[in-house]
Amino acid sequence: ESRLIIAMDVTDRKEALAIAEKLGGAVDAIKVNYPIVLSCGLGIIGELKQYTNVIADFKVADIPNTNKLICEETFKAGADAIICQGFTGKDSVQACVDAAKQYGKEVFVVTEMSHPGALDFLQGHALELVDLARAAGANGIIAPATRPERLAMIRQRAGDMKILSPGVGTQGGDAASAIKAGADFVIVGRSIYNAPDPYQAAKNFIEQLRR
Ligand code: BMP
Repeated sequence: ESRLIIAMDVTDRKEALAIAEKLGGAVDAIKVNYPIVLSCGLGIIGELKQYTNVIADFKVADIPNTNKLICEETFKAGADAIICQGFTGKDSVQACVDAAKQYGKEVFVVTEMSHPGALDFLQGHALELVDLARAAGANGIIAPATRPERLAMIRQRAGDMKILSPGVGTQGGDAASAIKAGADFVIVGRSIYNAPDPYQAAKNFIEQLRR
């Protein structure tokens, strides 16, 4: 277990598959987001799955029925897990969890995002969203590596739920600090796929995470 998840936000299919082939064996999962799916199509999930687990970061944020339909299509495409927003409320998150259980997949709920604007409207709600995620039976949550002190607070509230933490590298967060604050996995995108040698960059992160 590397504790590293790569955010595959490249929009070129060949580049993505080349990186996945090199790094798939070293990382715990590849996270796909809209950029790669909108450019390459949903089939990219199945292609990346040959190399490692795939997490669909679709930040699902709709009414329960639409959430359910989105989750079903995503799981049918082969994703091992999906990320949904928590702010839409208990029933919407519950719809994702129920769909995941039917397919034997996992759900992660965003509690607080890593960018500065994340605190504009939702400051103080992260802990309520942690409780909501747990009550819905989610497998884990997303919490920011850019604010280790808030990550630590979220960890305390999260009990044994898994925490995936983005914001490491380009956004300013530090991998080791995120783990120390309670993250189980860190998510790294640009600092790996934009590095001159993505494989070496990933190995450096894995080394940091090991220490
Ligand atoms: P990068 O390491 O290049 O900053 O990429 C981070 C990835 O994690 C992106 O796919 C981004 O959409 C996602 N992400 C994030 O950065 N912060 C969050 O709070 C939630 C995210 O999903």
